[in-house]
Amino acid sequence: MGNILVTGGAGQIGTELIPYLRARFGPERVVATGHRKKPAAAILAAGPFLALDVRDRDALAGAVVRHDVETIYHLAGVLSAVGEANPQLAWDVNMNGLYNVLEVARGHGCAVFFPSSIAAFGPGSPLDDTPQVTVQRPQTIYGIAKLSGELLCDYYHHHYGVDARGIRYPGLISHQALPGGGTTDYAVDIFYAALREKKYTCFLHPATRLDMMYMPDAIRAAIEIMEVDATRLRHRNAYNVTAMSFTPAELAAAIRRHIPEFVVDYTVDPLRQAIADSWPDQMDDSAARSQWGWCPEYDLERMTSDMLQALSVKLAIPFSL
Ligand code: AKB
Repeated sequence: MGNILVTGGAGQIGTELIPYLRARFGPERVVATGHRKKPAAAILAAGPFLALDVRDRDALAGAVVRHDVETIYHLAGVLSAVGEANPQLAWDVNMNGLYNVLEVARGHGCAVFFPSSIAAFGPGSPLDDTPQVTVQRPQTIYGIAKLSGELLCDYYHHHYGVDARGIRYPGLISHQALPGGGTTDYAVDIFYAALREKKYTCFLHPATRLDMMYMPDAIRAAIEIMEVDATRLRHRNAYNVTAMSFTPAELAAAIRRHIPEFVVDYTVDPLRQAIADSWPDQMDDSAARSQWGWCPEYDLERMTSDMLQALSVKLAIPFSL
């Protein structure tokens, strides 16, 4: 049996996916990689780590051969807000990185997991119950790279037989690593502020509804789609998956049920507001549910209490549910 390589090992998803994969398949079988930032100390201590820039195809190919890799979880990428500040960098990392991963996968027979996003939709897409197959005209460089990535993964599947599978993630909420430059980051920042300062200034309008998911569900979705029998997949890149949908005002209210004195005010950032306004309120994930059994476990209430509990331990701030 071959091994697994994860790019973006220091990122929000990688920080939780790598320990999960190592617990399941054995620490030596999961190679963590990272470029600008090193992964968490626990990840470095528990199994193999390589410093790797996904734009360096030779280095990636060398790692795949040396570590006998059969599956690549390709998580490295620049998020939406940082991407708008530096579109050239976002295109280079997000597109050329994926192209290199697919080329290496083609040459060495690897399967590929590709995390697309709600950002692959845009103006013209129905934002409520966004269908699996619909108009996709994203206007951020991040969204354009995600949509192009979906198409490129399908191209490599159809033309070269690369087993590339993907999901469209909503905004992801987690307590282990910070997201680092997205439009949905407020939904993580707000928890730190609620516990530390009991107040938060949100950069999105209180009524901005967005599709969201808690990290344990996101990790499970990635593993489940990679393990399902390929004959069940009619779409491949990429499946809508969803878990909950809320506005900043609704999230603040959910936190206030545990921390009554918590207050939120709003200073809207026009760039991130425009991006959020072009993204789905909630996707229709019926294709994922019927074809490979997707089913989320965390709704707004359950996620909120779990986040507050886990973060209070991490930050050493007394809190009880
Ligand atoms: C971002 O906000 O850029 C990401 C995403 C929704 O893909 N979290």
